[in-house]
Amino acid sequence: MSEDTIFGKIARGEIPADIVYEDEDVVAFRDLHPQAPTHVLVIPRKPIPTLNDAGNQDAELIGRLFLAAAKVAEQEGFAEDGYRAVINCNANGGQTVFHLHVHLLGGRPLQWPPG
Ligand code: DGP
Repeated sequence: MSEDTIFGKIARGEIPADIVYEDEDVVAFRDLHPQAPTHVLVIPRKPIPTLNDAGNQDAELIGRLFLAAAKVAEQEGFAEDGYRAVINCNANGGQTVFHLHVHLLGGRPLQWPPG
């Protein structure tokens, strides 16, 4: 159950996180193990384990995750320079926490493909 992940607990305010943005649908907080000068995770308050578990009813919510990522990029001052906003899915995607999240990475040039 993704309610029981660490991100579910962060979304519910049960454990602390360095929150940089929140609204009624999403919470954005700094990654504990940053892979770039700024690395923020944007999660829905609704517990959805992976992108595979999202349905048509979640289409707007997924859009909101990415719009929140763009807002944080603006807030952090690297929107114009550019950034990456990605979702990892399951084992081959490198997903380790099963509560849907967008990684927002910025603050330096990022390699592509990521490997
Ligand atoms: P992924 O591998 O896509 O599931 O990304 C999970 C990310 O979550 C990873 O970059 C490290 C981060 N992370 C794991 N546990 C915590 C935590 O307790 N707090 C925060 N802020 N980040 C965490």
